[in-house]
Amino acid sequence: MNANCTCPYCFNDFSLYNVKFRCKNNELTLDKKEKCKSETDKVLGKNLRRVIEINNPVKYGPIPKKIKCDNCNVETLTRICPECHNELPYSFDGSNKHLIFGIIGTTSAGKSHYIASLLKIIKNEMSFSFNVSCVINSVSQKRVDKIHEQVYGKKESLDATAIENTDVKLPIVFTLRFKRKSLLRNVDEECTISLFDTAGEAMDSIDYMSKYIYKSSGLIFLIDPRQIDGLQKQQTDEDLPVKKTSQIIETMINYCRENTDLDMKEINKKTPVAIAISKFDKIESEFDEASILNSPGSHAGVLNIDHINAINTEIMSFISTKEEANVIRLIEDYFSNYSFFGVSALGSNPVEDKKIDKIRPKRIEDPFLWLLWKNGVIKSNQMKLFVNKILHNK
Ligand SMILES: Nc1nc2c(ncn2[C@@H]2O[C@H](COP(=O)(O)OP(=O)(O)OP(=O)(O)O)[C@@H](O)[C@H]2O)c(=O)[nH]1
Ligand SMILES: [Mg+2]
Ligand SMILES: [Zn+2]
Ligand SMILES: [Zn+2]
Repeated sequence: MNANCTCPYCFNDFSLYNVKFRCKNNELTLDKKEKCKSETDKVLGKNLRRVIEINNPVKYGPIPKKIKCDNCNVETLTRICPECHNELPYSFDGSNKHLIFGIIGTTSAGKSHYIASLLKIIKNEMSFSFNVSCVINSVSQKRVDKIHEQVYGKKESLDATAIENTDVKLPIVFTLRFKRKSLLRNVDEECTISLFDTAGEAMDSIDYMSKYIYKSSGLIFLIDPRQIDGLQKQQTDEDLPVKKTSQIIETMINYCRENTDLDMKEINKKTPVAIAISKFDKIESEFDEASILNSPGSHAGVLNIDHINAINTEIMSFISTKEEANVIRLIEDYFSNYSFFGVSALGSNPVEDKKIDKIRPKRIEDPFLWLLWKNGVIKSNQMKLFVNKILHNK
């Protein structure tokens, strides 16, 4: 059992033997007073239930999963990170995979809507096609509910993410539980995912991004169609974004060069980068009707790698024809582990008062599934074809 892990919220490394707990006893005494009162959590600066520390933690044997509250004597199973005091996912134990995926892009690139749509698709469509359940961790649940209520309930688009909003400094954490059937038995495999939505304005404050670029298992880099040179001329309705795609990539590369021992090429060996044009509905007319990009997602239990490769080729040649050869050159120079995508979270432009007429997401899951595949969580159809060939000589 590996006790060393990285907190899915603050990304600090810690040993599960040093985990802390939070009392969850909310019973009342006969005179209606709480048996174990809330108190100020000094780390989170909020009035919360009592933090319980293990007396003389050991470094061997079973990893502690529960403790009796030193105040009310009631047992709790709620473990918290010893550094940031956020609740750890129930099954988080160092043996399941933990992947940190960062979503990067300038202000208004579409990051928050992408995440809203991705979580919806994971919960609804992927649960069937991949036989997976998705449990959003308690700390993130309220935030996800709020986002989904606004987009899918009220059908209103989200506001820009404010960097000073403490909520957004935390990633959204969820656990995927894959039910795998093997010849001998059924096994459940779990994977904890931290999805990091940056505030676009944070692209200017590189310190904020540093922690997770370095620790990420994958990055989804969203490019607003307006950031592609050749397309800017066609867009007259909105202000142009301040930074161009190539500038953002250069900032990221420079950051890594200055602040870590590794250069981006080294980091990229372990950190695949999905480069996705967002708001694809705005440019879909530029692509052939028969293009895979104009068809719905097509990953039935495995990543359809043929489609991913075809999309990569189409988007790359599209960007090259739009006077953004510089972006391709930069990416080819600094990344080896990348693929291009085209995604649409909403499927159409919001109308007046931020109202969204009809939400039709497109190919949202492609970059996410590709990153899962790169991290060994799911298989590709090539592997399936290979196994079929061996087993059935097909
Ligand atoms: N047409 C279209 N518009 C979109 C889509 N996704 C987002 N938008 C619009 O793009 C704008 C910015 O989207 P956000 O998701 O808030 O962008 P962001 O990258 O989170 O921006 P910051 O939080 O400022 O960093 C909003 O007005 C959305 O309505 C899409 O798929 N299609
Ligand atoms: Mg945002
Ligand atoms: Zn208690
Ligand atoms: Zn933490």
